[in-house]
Amino acid sequence: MLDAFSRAVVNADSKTACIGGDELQSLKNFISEGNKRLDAVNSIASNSSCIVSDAVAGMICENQGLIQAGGNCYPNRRMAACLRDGEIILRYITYAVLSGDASVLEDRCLNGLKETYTALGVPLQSTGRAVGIMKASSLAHINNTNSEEYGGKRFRKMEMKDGDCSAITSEAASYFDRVISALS
Ligand SMILES: CCC1=C(C)/C(=C/C2=NC(=C\c3[nH]c(/C=C4\NC(=O)[C@H](C)[C@H]4CC)c(C)c3CCC(=O)O)/C(CCC(=O)O)=C2C)NC1=O
Repeated sequence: MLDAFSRAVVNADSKTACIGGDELQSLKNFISEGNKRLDAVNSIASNSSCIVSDAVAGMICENQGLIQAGGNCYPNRRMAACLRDGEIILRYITYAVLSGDASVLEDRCLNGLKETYTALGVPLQSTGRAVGIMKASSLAHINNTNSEEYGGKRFRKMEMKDGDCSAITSEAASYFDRVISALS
C-alpha cells in the first residue's frame, strides 16, 4: 500500500534518481492543499451511511427485480450484504482520498472483487450503478453543493470554508471510476 509520498519514493527509486523537480512540487502541493483533502475525507465519512443507503435504494428503485425472489438483494441476508459492500467500497475510497493514492483501494478491495461477484452472481452492472450514485452524492458533499432537492428530509450541509475544490473533487471522482471500471 502506497501514499503520495511513498509513491514518489518508489517512482524515483525505479529510475535510481533523487526526488526533485515536479515530484517535489506536487508533494508541496499535497501538503499545502492538505486541509481540503481532510475536509473531503470528513465530508464523505461523516455522511457515509446516508450515501450508501441512498445509492442502494436508488439502484433498487431503478431495478426492482433486485428485491424480488431471484434478485440478488433478496432475501434480507443479501440486502444486508449489499449494503455492507457499499460501505466497504466507500470506506476504501476514503482511504485512497486520504492517502492520495489508489493502491489501498486496488490491493485490499478491488483485487479479485469482479471474480468474487461473478462467482456469487452479484450483478456487476447494478453494483456499478450504486457506485455511480455514491460518486454523485460524495462529490456533492465534497463541494458542499448537496441541496434539499436531493437530500430531502435528511438534507445536511456541513460547515466548510469556501474554496476551489476542483482538484480534490476530480481526484476523488477518479477513485469511484476505478471501482466502476474494475467491475465492468
Ligand atoms: C475487503 C473488501 C471486501 C469486499 C469488497 C467484499 C465483498 C464481498 N461481497 C460478498 C457478497 C455479496 N455482495 C452482495 C452485493 C450486492 N448485491 C446486489 O444485488 C447489489 C448489486 C450489490 C450491492 C451494491 C451480495 C448480495 C452478496 C451476497 C451474495 C450471496 O451470498 O448470494 C462477498 C461474499 C462473502 C459474503 O457474503 O460476505 C464478498 C467477499 N468482502 C470483503 O472483505
